[in-house]
Amino acid sequence: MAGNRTLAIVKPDAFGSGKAGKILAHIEGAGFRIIAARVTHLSDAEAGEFYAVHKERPFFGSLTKFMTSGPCMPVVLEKSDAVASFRKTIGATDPAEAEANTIRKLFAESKERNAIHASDSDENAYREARFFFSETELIRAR
Ligand code: 3AN
Repeated sequence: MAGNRTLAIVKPDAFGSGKAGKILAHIEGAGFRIIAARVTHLSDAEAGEFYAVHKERPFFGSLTKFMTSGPCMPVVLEKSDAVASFRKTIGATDPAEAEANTIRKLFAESKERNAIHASDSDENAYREARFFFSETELIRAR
């Protein structure tokens, strides 16, 4: 059964250019409930750990540099079938290919500076939520 939570990050490009409020409004308008949120500034080590799955990709260095370039905003979102539903809400990785009215189409600058991260599976949603929030915070988040 599909889970009802996913982890999103308003990335440094969007947070730094004052788009966090509009993006969160869009997320709520799409029927998601924000159940945990924080503003943080990732270290090199944290960004490397978060994106460890992309370690061998040619864009890894550039991606971690971007993700550590300024504050970002991780949020845990709740809705039925949250992971798949939120992937639809954000659109394709490259905003040029994203459907109309998706977060990336509306707010992203480029394939790398693409405004928002979203978990791609229930397993990663839990792992990524625990990366930013304690087990207690996630249990109490209702
Ligand atoms: P998504 O965020 O849509 O799940 P992934 O998981 O393939 O995409 O990539 C993770 C992040 O790496 C993307 N959000 C984007 O910032 C960056 N990225 C992916 N592909 C490229 C690329 N070809 N060039 C530069 N950055 C990329």
